[in-house]
Amino acid sequence: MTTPRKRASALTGAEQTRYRTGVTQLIESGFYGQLVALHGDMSHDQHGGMGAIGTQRFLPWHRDFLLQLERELQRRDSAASIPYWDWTTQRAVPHWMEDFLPAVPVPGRRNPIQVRRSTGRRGRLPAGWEVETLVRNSAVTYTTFTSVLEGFHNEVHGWVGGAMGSIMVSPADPLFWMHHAQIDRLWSMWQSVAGNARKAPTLRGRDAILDPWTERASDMQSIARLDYSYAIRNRQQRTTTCPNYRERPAAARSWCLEQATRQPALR
Ligand SMILES: [Cu+2]
Repeated sequence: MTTPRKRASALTGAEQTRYRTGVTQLIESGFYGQLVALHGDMSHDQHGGMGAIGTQRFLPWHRDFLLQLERELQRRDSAASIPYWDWTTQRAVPHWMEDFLPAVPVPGRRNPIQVRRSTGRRGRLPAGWEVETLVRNSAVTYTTFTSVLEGFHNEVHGWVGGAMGSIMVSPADPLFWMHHAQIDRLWSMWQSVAGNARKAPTLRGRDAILDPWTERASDMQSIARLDYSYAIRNRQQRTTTCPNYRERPAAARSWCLEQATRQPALR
């Protein structure tokens, strides 16, 4: 099991540095810029704004996208993982990310993308109650769930502004991955609610293949099978944040509990 993805506000100084250093190294190697270019390639049909297929592909495609970055970070530092920015409780850019505004060379563009932000001028940070209402809901279909979640996601992109406000360049901002880890975590929480486990994107044939990779959308269904997890905030929340907690075998449940007790208290 790889290092759990941790809450941005709960990282130690060393963990903050680990993420920033890892990203900086991948910007320098060129790997990071390739991911930015790939996200800007609309032929991948990975956003709801592109239509019905894009709506279905949004969550699994971005789950795969995050794994591309995270596995490369882990190849260099096995303890690395992408932190998640829970903007329902942390209503500002995490302070340790404020001055992390790199210039990112991207293939096919003459100049590097200089990351900037203009927080709070557009969009909004959705409230905790709205997100909770959605994530605990077992009455909605996958299509409704993902449409609402992508809408929340768009608001946060707009709220951060700058690079994050433009689909062509948004992953240049290292905050992109932390925002998308939050979106991915909310999906995994919704999946763990009784009755939701089998709800999945409705995609057929080539639409189900998450190009430019070879995985299928169904390969992205379970984070446990993908061998990663989200650190649990506290004991009370273990049943909702440890994926499929109730359905897990006893050994896995005790692992969940162990993670829950190991997490530091949050501010
Ligand atoms: Cu996004």
